[in-house]
Amino acid sequence: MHIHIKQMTGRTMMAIPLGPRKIELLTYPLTHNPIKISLLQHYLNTHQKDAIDSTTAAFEINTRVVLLDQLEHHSESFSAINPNKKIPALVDGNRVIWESNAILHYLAGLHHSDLWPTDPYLQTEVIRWFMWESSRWSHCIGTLLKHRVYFPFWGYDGSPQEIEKQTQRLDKLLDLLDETLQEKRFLAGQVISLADISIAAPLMYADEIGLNLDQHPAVKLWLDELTSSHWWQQSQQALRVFREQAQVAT
Ligand SMILES: N[C@@H](CCC(=O)N[C@@H](CS)C(=O)NCC(=O)O)C(=O)O
Repeated sequence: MHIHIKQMTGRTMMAIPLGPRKIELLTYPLTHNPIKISLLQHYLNTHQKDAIDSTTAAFEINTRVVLLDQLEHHSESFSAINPNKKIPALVDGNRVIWESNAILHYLAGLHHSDLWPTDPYLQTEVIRWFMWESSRWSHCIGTLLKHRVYFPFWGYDGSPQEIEKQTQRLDKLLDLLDETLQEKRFLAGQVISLADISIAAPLMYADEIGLNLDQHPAVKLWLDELTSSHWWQQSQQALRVFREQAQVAT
């Protein structure tokens, strides 16, 4: 937030920074859990700019990249923030939040976002998908991405056995998502919620891993709707830029 001092002419002479509360996001943009947060930030920027400006201009989120490839997440300073030694993590004054779905919830709350429904039943639906995401989905698709995308990006070979195993598991999980999405447009009802952001995030790599959704048409429809949105494409572009810059730096 800035105060602009204007002369009688109306010309802005100087700006005094009042120092908004600084929130720090510790992240590494390549991987799927940070991608959730990036998607949310781009969604909020596109959909709720007015709401942010009028209600929550009192904070700003600064991003600090924690280099996973250089094991920076094992450093003493990062372990003091997240003893699990995993990214993303968020520091808001003396509040420290880790677990990407918890961060989604916190940031959506700060922005009064409609991505967190008001109906208690729909809230429960989102929580249920968060739990499914953490216990089943993320482990499977995250391991697949590790071996298909992240390791090769860092110059290591992925394990073909692991790729095969997780590809088979993924098919079963996609069956479940497809059944749900045959009944409703989004995971927690007829409007988009944090559940969609959380579960769709790793699918930013769908083309790159050659994911075939012919047997899962409802998932395909849902994903097409998400990926064709402006905020998704902006987040994807940010990922592209990060990858290009990281490659130039090596
Ligand atoms: N359940 C955690 C998982 C976090 C996680 O596994 N993050 C990965 C990047 S996507 C990580 O930090 N990996 C580093 C490691 O496991 O050494 C969350 O949702 O935040």
